[in-house]
Amino acid sequence: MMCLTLLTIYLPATQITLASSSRIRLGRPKPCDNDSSITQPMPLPCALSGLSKPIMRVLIILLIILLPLPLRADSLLLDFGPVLTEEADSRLSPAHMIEEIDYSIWNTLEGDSSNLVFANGDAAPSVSIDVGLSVAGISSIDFSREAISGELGVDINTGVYARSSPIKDGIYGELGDGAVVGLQIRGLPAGAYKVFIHGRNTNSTHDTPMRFFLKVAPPSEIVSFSNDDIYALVDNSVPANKHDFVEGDNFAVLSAVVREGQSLFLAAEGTGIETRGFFNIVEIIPETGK
Ligand SMILES: [Ca+2]
Ligand SMILES: [Ca+2]
Repeated sequence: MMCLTLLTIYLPATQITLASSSRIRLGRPKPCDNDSSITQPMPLPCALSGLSKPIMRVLIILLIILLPLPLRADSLLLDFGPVLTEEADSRLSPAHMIEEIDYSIWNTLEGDSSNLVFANGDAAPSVSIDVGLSVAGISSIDFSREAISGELGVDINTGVYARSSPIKDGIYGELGDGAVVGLQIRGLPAGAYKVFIHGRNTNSTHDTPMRFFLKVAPPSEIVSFSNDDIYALVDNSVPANKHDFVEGDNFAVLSAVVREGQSLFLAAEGTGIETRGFFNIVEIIPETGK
């Protein structure tokens, strides 16, 4: 995030000082004094009153650039697997590196939960998550079945996957049955969302391409997906990209509009040598955060 502590702009005959860590500090208004012998910085409103229109335009553009991004306190960060993400590793995710959301409190999840918090730590009492599993394929995900939760990280455990990184551990289907992992997030506030997904078997040295599906529908105990639904493919190629996040290589982003009472459904399906679905993290970011 752009984080300047002090910006001083020198203009002819005028010095304007802006403190810009998060907002401009104007201070208490003082009477304007046009005495050019005064060397102290003028109060900002007085300084602006003497500027030409082109300079004002430049200043306005500069101020827009300096304004911070939405805080997105009401994001929902879902960290699957048993490992509690330490604060030092809590920004090792695509939404933090690309969207620069300001908060990074994760929900550590090994299965169903109705005890969730938003990214700023505030309780999210209306929201719950239901994990499900298919018998095989994407045609029917049963939310009464539960996925396996594991630490993983045997083969991919450095860079953005190091230490307690949220993208190293995860949940997944049973070995050999090609199970798809499904998620149902109930009770999200109505609105438009970006959904960032990282799903990979970090115990594997192979390419493990994965297809991630998204659907918005009324709550249900069973959901089906098809290739007519919204989905994104992620290569999860080798050697693994361990140093940054590249959409389509090691993460996916999908969009959703959720209406009151609807559930957000997601699914992960292995499409290569790894036929099981994996979820390491899901980040649900409101399009207009607060
Ligand atoms: Ca469940
Ligand atoms: Ca995780």
